[in-house]
Formats: sequence, structure tokens, C-alpha cells
Amino acid sequence: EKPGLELAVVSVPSYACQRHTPLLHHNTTLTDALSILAENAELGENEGRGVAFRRAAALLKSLPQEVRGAEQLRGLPCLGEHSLRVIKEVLEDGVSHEVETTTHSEQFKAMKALTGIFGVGAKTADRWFREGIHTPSDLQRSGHTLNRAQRAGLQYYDELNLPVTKPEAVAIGQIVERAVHAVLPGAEITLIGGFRRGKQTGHDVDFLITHPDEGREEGLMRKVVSWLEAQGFLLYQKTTGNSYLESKEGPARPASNMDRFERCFSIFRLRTDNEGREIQTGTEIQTGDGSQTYSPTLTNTDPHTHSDTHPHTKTDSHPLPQTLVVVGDHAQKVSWVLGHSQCSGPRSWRAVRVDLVVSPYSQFAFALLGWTGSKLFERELRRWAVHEKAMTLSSHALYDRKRTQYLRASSEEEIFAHLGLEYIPPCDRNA
Ligand code: 8DG
Ligand code: MN
Ligand code: MN
Repeated sequence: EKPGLELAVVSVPSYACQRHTPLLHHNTTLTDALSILAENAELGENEGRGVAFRRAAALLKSLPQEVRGAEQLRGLPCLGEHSLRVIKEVLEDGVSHEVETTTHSEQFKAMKALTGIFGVGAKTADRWFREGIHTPSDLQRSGHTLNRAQRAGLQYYDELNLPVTKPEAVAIGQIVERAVHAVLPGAEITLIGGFRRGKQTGHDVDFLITHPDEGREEGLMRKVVSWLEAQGFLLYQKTTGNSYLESKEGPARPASNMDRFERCFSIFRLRTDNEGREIQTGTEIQTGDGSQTYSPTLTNTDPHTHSDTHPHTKTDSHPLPQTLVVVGDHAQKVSWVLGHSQCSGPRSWRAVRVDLVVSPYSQFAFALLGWTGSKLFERELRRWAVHEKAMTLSSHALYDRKRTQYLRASSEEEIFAHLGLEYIPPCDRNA
């Protein structure tokens, strides 16, 4: 009679890549609880345990309806003993004791806060935690020597922890497109990561860049980054490319399946107005009462960023009004959302994490599949490939170990077909 009883007899496949996992599902209370435990395991560098909780959560995300009682879970895969215990507790009591203890634990809170700093991983955070550093402020006061990524991470801590919205992602996409087309016309830019899966917010924005003429994409990242830097769009960037590009005497290019994509981890400086639209470079901005001109400048004090193109401006000393007006042909209102930012007063831009990847055209489908995520979906695809098909899948290629050959693909659909899987569209890869 219970509406959910038929769940038990519905057969649910055990790999997340065999299932449709939409963004919105029916069991968020349960999956939130399991995600906390997964996160805690990952922060404690217990990867296996983390994956077990993630798999259990992903299974629940794929169910067509809300689970109301533990009896509905009979026969379902992916639910280990520990996950089942947590699920039952939440179903019966509304909360799990272990989850509550975790979220309130000083260590969990500190590890989350510290790994929330761009450039800080679990190992480093744990070391700091043991030294009594629990917050970004503690870290700042500690006088620890930080690397360039961590300095940027600390500087833009608050805003990098604000979700990036879809309009902001679109605005970043327009900038990336301008940059890419300025240095290589005909190149193609694809939004990947969570936004491609239909998420409305993200922790960053991810793009994949390629060019239909194989080879034209070589060395592209460097040029794109130079263009973006010259235009003042980058607050931070770390580009990794093929080493042979750095010097003519470098090692020969490895086989195409072995090489690693040119990649750029960056922090963009995104000008924003109320709608999250990007304001064109060079727009003059003035305060509402017209008394004070605010030219969009970097307010950071890090000498490693572009002090040459953007003179430092200390705005904390004379805070600006809440609303700015863009002076020009079409005056626009600009509102501040980031007045609390550490190193600057209110201003008309925000820092956004952006990942750029360049792939050769022949590997594009693999790169697209590999960088669309979710992370668990990717992991499950590779696990399926190895254990069920004796194939090796990467973001570069698919290798058939029985036939000892690479399998070509020019679309994600072809890759799923090679793997003997039903095609799962990006919006259903939210495992
Ligand atoms: P979010 O940003 O909205 O929080 O979620 P996301 O977009 O799904 O997460 P992400 O951390 O931006 O990662 C997006 C995808 O990129 C994810 O499927 C994993 C993949 N990815 C990395 N790093 C690497 C890497 O080094 N190699 C490959 N092949 N893929 C990677 O994040
Ligand atoms: Mn992302
Ligand atoms: Mn990313």
C-alpha cells in the first residue's frame, strides 16, 4: 500500500554510468547526510570510504521517488552497511548522530574552511590544523609562507566561496570566446563541468577549447592567457602545457594517447552589474552622487598580479556608496554584492575560478566526456570500462585491451556505444 514499495522490485543497475541521475531528485535529506560523511572521509584522506558514501548517495539520487522506509531499499545495489545504517537513522529520527557529530566537529569545520582556500589540499590543511590553524584568518596571522595559488586563494577567499551563477558563467564564456577567437579564429569553445550538466551554480566555470584543424590548437593556451592578461581579466593563472612547447630542445612529444592537455587554472576578474552581465573593458564608473570617480582597478596588494595595467587602489580607507552608476552612453546601475571582501571595499567586479582545457580535435569527445563530470560519474565510467569491458578510458582515448587497439570516437554517443552503455545525457550525469 505504501506508494514506494515497488522500489524494491525495480532493478537498479549498480554502476552510476548505467543510470540516469538528474540534478533534482527525491532524496536530498538522505544524500545530504551521506555527502557530509563522504566529504569528511575525503578530508581525512580516506578515499575508499569517501567513494562508498558517494556511491550510496548517487544510488539514492537516481531513484524515481522518495524513500520513506528502509524496507524499500531491499535489493538495491551500492548501499554498504555503514551507509544503510545512516540512511535508516535519518529515516527514523530525521537526523543521523554521526552526521551531526561530524558537522559540529572542530576538525571538520576547520578542514572545510582551510581546504576552501584555493590551492590548499587536505594534506596541507591537516598539517595546519594540527598547528592550531583553524580558519583563513588564523592562517593569515600565522605568517606561514604560502605559494602563489594559496596567496590568491586567501586574498579572494570570501568571493571564491560564493557560488558562481549561470549568468556569470555565461559572461565568463563571452570573455573566453573573445580571447580564443582573437588568437585563433575558428576555435570552438564548450562549457563543461557542472554547468554543462545543468547546474545553476558552480564553484568554478570550466571550458574546453579545440580547433577542427588538428594541430592548430597547439600552444593555444599560452596565447589565450596572454590576451586575457593584457586585457586585465586575470587575477591569477597557472598554465600547464606540453613541456616540449617550452623549449625547442625539450623531449619529443609523447604518443597522442599519452599527452596531457594544455590546462589553465585561473581566477578571473569579472565585472558585474545587477544581472551579472559583464561590463565592457574601459567603462568608466562613477559613484551615485557623482562626487567620486571609481575606475575599475585591481584592489589587491599582491605584486605578482598586474600592477602594471591596474594601479593599486586602496578603497578600504574611503568606502564607496552601495550603488554605482556606469557613466557613458547608457548609464547603468551597478550594485555591490561583495562589500565584505577582505582586501578591498565595495567594487564592481568579483573573482571567479575558471578552468580552461585545450584538446586536440581527435580527442575532443573523450575530453568532453571526461571533463563534464560529475566526478563520481567519471570514476564509474572508468570502473565500468576496466571491469566490465576490459577497456581503459581516459580523457584522451579509449583502449580495448582484448582487441589491443584504440577505439575512435567523434561524439560522446560513440564512446557510450563502444562501452556498451546506453547514452546518458549530461543533465543525467549528476551522480
Ligand atoms: P562545480 O564546479 O560546479 O562545483 O562542479 P564540477 O564542475 O562538476 O566540478 P569541477 O571540480 O569543476 O570538475 C569538473 C570536471 O573536471 C570533473 O568531472 C572532473 C574533471 N577534472 C578535474 N580535474 C581533472 C583532471 O586533472 N583531469 C581530468 N581528466 N579531469 C579533471 O576537475
Ligand atoms: Mn566546475
Ligand atoms: Mn573545475
